[in-house]
Amino acid sequence: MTAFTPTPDDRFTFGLWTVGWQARDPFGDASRPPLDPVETVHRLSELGAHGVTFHDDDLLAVEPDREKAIAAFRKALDETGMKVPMATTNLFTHPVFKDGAFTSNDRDVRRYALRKVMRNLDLAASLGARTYVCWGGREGAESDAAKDVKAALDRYKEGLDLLCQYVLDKGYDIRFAIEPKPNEPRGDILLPTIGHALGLINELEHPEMVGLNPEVGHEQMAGLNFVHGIAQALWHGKLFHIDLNGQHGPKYDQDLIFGHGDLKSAFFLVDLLEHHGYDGPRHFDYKPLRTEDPQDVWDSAAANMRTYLILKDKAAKFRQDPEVQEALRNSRVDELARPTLAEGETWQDLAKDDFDVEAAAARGFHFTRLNQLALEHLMGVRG
Ligand SMILES: [Mn+2]
Repeated sequence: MTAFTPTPDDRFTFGLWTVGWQARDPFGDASRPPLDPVETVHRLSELGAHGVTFHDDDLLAVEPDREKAIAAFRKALDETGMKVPMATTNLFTHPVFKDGAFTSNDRDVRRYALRKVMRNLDLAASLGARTYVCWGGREGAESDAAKDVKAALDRYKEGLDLLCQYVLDKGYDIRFAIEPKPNEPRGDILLPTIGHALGLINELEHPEMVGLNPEVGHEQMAGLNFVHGIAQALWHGKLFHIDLNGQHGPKYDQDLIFGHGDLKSAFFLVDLLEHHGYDGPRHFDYKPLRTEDPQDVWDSAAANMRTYLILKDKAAKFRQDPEVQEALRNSRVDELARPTLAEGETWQDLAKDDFDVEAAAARGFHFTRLNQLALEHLMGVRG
């Protein structure tokens, strides 16, 4: 029990909008009352979380006066020692954003959206946030006639360039993280995957200030392998932040508890994060099921952290298991780290290889054994 009890050193964080979700969906009303962000900070702190994150509008859940809401939130942070490593802007709820924010066809809306982000950047900086997430939920279209995508990407770039310049001019220690998603709420969303977002970042004025905040469910909605996406984001040095949750394949965005979707993918994700150098917050962006009552909400928050810690333990035991190490060698997993050309070789040296094609073709890779060992660790019958 105690082995899987989180502490702030585990760097678990939650959006205020996660536990605070009142469970309104397209077919039904709220099933839970609003949650005071002050209570959220205290409850998550008691559960062992490191911090909270927020959209500008989340702070106003029960206190409409912005200054009073911020003061109460700051007081709760001071009392608990909870951190705010990340903040973001709600550019999707208000109907003014129905055609998007940075890429709305309406220029006045684009200008308003950027003002809204800048205002919350000031608050984020004052609370010590180092990452500012941009989820372009409404940046998209339902009809290809309705959106000039090339112009929209020009405006996306213009918006991000402007915000980077704002952060530089203000002297804030903040980097931006784009959160890709393929669809929902729009029929098609711009920058639908990790790869699309990486491509845009390379075209920005300050690519070093912009990275990614990939979400488990969003990539899986697109039928993609999240572990591979995260590995590539790490390879580019662009994994600035991560949204952990669960999803069962390509359907609506489920935002399940971490591990409650594709558990095997969650296992390999934790293995990747823990053994390949991600040092940022482990941020949960999930929704407590609509069926749950207010106490279940806190149980669900705890379940995210406990699942992560169990998977971290399982992944460490997987790596330490001598049979796994032997299987990894037999599958030549380590050989991939060896450059294809030796030091000093050129393309001309490849012609000198004495290579038996048929013998190489006959060699098995034994991946079945490796995969079964991983499953057996995950199922708890080894280690
Ligand atoms: Mn989601």
